[in-house]
Amino acid sequence: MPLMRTAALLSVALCAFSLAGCGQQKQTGPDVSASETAPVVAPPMPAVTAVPGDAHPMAGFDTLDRDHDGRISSAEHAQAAQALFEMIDMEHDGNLSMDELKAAAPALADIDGLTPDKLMAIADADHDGKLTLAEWMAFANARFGLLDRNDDGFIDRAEWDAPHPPIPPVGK
Ligand SMILES: [Ca+2]
Ligand SMILES: [Ca+2]
Ligand SMILES: [Ca+2]
Repeated sequence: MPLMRTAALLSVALCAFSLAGCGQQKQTGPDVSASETAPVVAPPMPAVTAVPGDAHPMAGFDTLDRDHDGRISSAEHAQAAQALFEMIDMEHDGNLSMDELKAAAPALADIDGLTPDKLMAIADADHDGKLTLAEWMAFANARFGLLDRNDDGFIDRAEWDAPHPPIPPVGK
């Protein structure tokens, strides 16, 4: 009975939207009008997506070494830094505010123990209290340069495993 099948599928589809009255609707056949008047239960708002501390683009050697050749190229590091900037910039206005940095604090802590305050002190070259992508990338490039001790354009595993030196203020 194709009509019944269609109605049943429609009922299931409506249930997916209304999240209400599904129990009664499943067995009652083609009349799906009840679903249209059932109160619509709004899905819970997703939690504000602060950047996870251990699962972001700059988390750890193996994440940064995207092509798995055993070393982090400057391009791999820069791409990860830019991707993380975009994750932290929840307002998508091209600036990282202190609030956004605080929301991303677990991720920052994973980058050489950074805190929002420390990062701002290092990277906010024009002292306006927020980080542009350019300021952020200057910070990321400075970090790469410090970790690539032999200046061969790659952070190898030994360089990564050595203590990461503190990053001095950038662009001041
Ligand atoms: Ca690599
Ligand atoms: Ca700034
Ligand atoms: Ca190197």
